[in-house]
Amino acid sequence: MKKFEAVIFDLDGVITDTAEYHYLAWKQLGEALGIPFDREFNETLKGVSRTDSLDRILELGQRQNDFSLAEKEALATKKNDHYVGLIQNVSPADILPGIAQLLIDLRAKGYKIAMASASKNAFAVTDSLGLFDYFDHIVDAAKVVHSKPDPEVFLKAAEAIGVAPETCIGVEDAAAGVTAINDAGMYAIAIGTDAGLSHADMVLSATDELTIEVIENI
Ligand code: B16
Ligand code: MG
Repeated sequence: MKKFEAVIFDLDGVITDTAEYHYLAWKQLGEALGIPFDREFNETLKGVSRTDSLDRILELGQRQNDFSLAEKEALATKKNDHYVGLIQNVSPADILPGIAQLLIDLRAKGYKIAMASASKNAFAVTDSLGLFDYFDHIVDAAKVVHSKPDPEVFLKAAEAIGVAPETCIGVEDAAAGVTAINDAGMYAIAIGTDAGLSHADMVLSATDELTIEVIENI
């Protein structure tokens, strides 16, 4: 009998590198607000919802009290418009190394596959990548109340595909996402070299290291 029944993937930074486009769009907004930041600070935005990301940037610049709710919504929309423009050319060529083969292998071995993304653009990006049919279910930001690091998005994905959390592997590139997987009671695989990922059960430096053999040998 298989130890795990399902693999639940994060989208940005795991399936495709839209994390870079989020960074570019937030960076431009931050600079326009007089709040420049680097890649190290950007790590704290990964996996975090749009509104929470904006709050973190405003706090960094100590401008958290300078904007009304409506103004903050306008700023978040401005960032999203820029981001949506950047992802217009996303295609199957943007699937991160090894991920397409892994999805094929997981299917062939009978694993269920789901997605747990903090992005409201998750459906559009998955469609542009040509990967829609591989997922038994996608939970995006529109369907959750509490964003990562809360486990809700991963728990909803497990529920939707009819498996117990402890039979799931979660795959993430963000510290907040690894915390969400841990608190969901799932096995956490982190992808990346950031020191903030060490609370995962397994850390791999890049997606091409995540193979069906790795999963079957846990
Ligand atoms: P949107 P994931 C997350 O997606 C990103 O990592 C995070 O940087 C972004 O702010 C968040 O989605 C919200 O995205 O603005 O498109 O709704 O990594 O959970 O797939
Ligand atoms: Mg991510």
